[in-house]
Amino acid sequence: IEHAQSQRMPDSVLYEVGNGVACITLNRPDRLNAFDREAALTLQRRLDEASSASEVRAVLLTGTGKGFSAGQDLAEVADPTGPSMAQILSEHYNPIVRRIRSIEKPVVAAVNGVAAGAGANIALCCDIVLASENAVFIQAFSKIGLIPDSGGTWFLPRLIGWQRASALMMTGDRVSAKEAETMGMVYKVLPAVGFMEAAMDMAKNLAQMPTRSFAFTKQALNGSFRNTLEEQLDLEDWLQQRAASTSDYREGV
Ligand code: T3D
Repeated sequence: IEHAQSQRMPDSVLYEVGNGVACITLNRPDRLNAFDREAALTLQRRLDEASSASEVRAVLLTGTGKGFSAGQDLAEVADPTGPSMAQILSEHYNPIVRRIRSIEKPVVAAVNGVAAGAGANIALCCDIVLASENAVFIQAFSKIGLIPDSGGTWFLPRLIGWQRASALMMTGDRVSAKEAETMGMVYKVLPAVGFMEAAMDMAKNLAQMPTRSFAFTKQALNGSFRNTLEEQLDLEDWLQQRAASTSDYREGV
């Protein structure tokens, strides 16, 4: 058993719960937390755990070491025995994005360093994106002849506008944390020193707030870009009635 344990690979995704927050940490620092199949499937399982655990009221997603995530592990796609492109999207990234958008709890991305390719777009689909001043965002896909995936073509134009999104996707330019904040790609840039503590404080604070209303807010936001105004007013009406039936609302009033 001892031998087997010493041979064990380190966990590709760490999971820790405290103060109502599930902290999910991408943990392949020697590859800038790039996703291989195992890491992508583990992240899905961790998101499911956070979703179903009643003591979890907010999720914090971050990375170990100097990167947040460099997206797809390119060594894996170069390996002829590795997963196919169809599997990579339908079994790895799309289920991650769907989980983040549908989990009925706020998900905060704490982008501690470089976020490239699918790594950038997974961060950008979170409910609140905080960036360390060391963070850099790169739509790296064009450099390897791909199109942006992991919801990037949906989220990025909505976050920063069509023109900037289009240019960043085609050029693959690096966007500094400050530029990302100015463009509205991220909510706030925070100093690198104390970054994780500040991000955790925000997640803890959200965990003390009305979780049900956050779930309804997410549903409303998810609908807002496909609905007409009429449809969105109806959706708000329906969700607000549900929010008004919670004990959080009664207590708040
Ligand atoms: O088929 C498909 O690909 C489908 C999937 C698509 C989804 C995608 O995410 S496509 C985009 C994939 N990602 C990239 O193209 C980014 C590749 N990485 C980079 O361009 C650079 O590493 C960064 C700009 C992100 C960071 O540069 P830098 O100079 O800070 O770090 P580095 O020295 O390049 O990387 C550090 C190590 O991480 C290095 O390993 P080493 O030499 O120290 O042993 C490097 O090989 C490794 N690494 C970085 N990115 C990846 C990676 N290893 C595997 N996969 C990576 N994506």
